[in-house]
Amino acid sequence: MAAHIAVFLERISLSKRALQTAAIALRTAGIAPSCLRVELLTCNRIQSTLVPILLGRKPMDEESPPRLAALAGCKTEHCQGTFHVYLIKPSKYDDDGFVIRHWRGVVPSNSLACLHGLTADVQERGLLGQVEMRTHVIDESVSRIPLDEIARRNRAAGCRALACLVGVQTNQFCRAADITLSLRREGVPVMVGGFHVTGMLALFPGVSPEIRQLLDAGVSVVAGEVEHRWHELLRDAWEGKLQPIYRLIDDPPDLYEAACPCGTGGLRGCCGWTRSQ
Ligand code: B12
Repeated sequence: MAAHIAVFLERISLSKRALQTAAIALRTAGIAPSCLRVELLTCNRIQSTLVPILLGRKPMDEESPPRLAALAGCKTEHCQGTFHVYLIKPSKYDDDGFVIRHWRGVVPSNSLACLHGLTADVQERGLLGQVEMRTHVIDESVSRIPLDEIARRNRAAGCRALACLVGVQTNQFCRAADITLSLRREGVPVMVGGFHVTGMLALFPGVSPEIRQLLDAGVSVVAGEVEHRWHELLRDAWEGKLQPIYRLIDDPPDLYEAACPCGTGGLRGCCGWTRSQ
């Protein structure tokens, strides 16, 4: 049920008005706030607009403190010590400068599945200690990237967000750079990896201008494969100690030891990706 509501909400725009309409529809269908998932309840606009209507009350002022989560039976009222890891596969621009986005995915990204599996492994083995990790997997070719949500979660007390631009190829680099720079303007820690960064740092001496631009904005770039080092990079990010460049090209992992890629089937058709856990 919660997953279906999440899909439903994801498909509507999160404007206040759209949420009010959605809330009325859900209430008519007899849906209780406890059917909402935790990450929905920690979204301010859902707390202030949708939950009160489900409870038969007036929507609250948008700036109201996030206390409706508890009211709705959710124990995680504030995310204390929570590390939100966003794994984002960027799309690319078309010739007119629009982001290419499809209604349904056709081929799920290997890189995204791989980083998802590695992150789940770090989480399951508790390699970051008591930190509560939440992983959000987004393929921009079928989903919108929730930039505001990422920034908000990074600012929330006891929380930190990390945006990882995954499997970035040269044709996707411009888009990845734009996403990255807009997140950096909000102070979100960002890592970029994939073939472009790896290839440029492996083949050429020094740092090329487009990668230099990211480094100057405080982005961390990762060259090479990370199966054996992912927990260290995540720990650096959680502790606010990310290095500008991770050169792992000469230190390849033993893949026999690596966690398996992890997929869900996604929410948009059989192959699309959009997942939070
Ligand atoms: C399989 C493959 C495909 C498959 C992808 C299937 C899938 N389901 O994902 C298909 C056939 C669809 C495909 C399509 C294309 N591909 Co292709 N593809 C490959 C290939 C052979 C392997 C990629 C792969 O799956 N690797 C496995 C994953 C797990 O590894 P990875 O991405 O390197 O990620 C690891 C590290 O890089 C790192 N990492 C990656 N991202 C991040 C992010 C962070 C933050 C961190 C910390 C680490 C990290 O961690 C991962 C684990 O160690 C590579 C060549 C190669 N050997 O790399 C070409 C390659 C990536 N493809 C390439 C190209 C050009 C394309 C196309 C543009 C071709 C076209 N003209 O349509 C399209 C683009 C599709 C798209 N929208 O993404 C080029 C990219 C060149 C470039 N300069 O960027 C490559 C390098 C081939 C080449 N030598 O020309 N491709």
